[in-house]
Amino acid sequence: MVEKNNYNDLTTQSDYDKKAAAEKSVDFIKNGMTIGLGSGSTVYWMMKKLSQKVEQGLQIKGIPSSKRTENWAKELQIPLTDFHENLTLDLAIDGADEIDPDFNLLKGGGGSLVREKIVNNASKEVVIIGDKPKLVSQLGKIPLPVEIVPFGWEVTANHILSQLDCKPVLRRKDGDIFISDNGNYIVDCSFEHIPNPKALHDQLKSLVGVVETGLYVNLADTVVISEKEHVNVLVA
Ligand code: ABF
Repeated sequence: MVEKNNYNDLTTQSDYDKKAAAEKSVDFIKNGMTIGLGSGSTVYWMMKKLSQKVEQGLQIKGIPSSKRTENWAKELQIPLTDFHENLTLDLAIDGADEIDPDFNLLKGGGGSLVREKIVNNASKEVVIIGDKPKLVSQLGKIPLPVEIVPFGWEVTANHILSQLDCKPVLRRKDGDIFISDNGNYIVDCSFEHIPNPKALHDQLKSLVGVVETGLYVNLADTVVISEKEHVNVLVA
């Protein structure tokens, strides 16, 4: 996933489609709700629309799933809360890198997979937003992000290589090792095909040093997808 620098840019059809799906998802937000705010460029457009509704009087509170999302929420004047005040959220809206026909997700291209999973998992309802290319027949074309503890990361990566037959690549940003919001490293693992996301997730999680994987099984209730700005709401 190529990260955008300017999230306000609308240059490609994909940008317009992400914006259309994101704006539609705001219909799911009702007065008084606590909302999980996902991460990524599609979520940015959802937050822009949500901020207009807040300005018009909609009362909600959000829990951000990344430091970048938290900064956007502050800029857009979306009120925030935290898990200290709310153990359960009403709704989470998030993006994804890949979505399979059973609504299993591959996430974490932006590096926020742990917080996103905590936020989504704490939510009564999860809506995933994106453009049509996110819908795939099977997960795995995009390398799977796996967050690992920095201490002994070479050992953890070697276990992933020897036990799961994938060469993990340590994620870097601008030449430096990428550090997640939780202070961990991310390795991107190319599997090409992930026929059984739950089994692969369980195998990875059983390795010492693995914090979380970007595979999300049984989390999404609804997927909002746009193609040429025509929006489809798909229900599990
Ligand atoms: C996050 O945003 C990630 O899990 C996923 O990697 C990404 C999707 O990005 P975008 O909306 O920019 O396509 O939800």
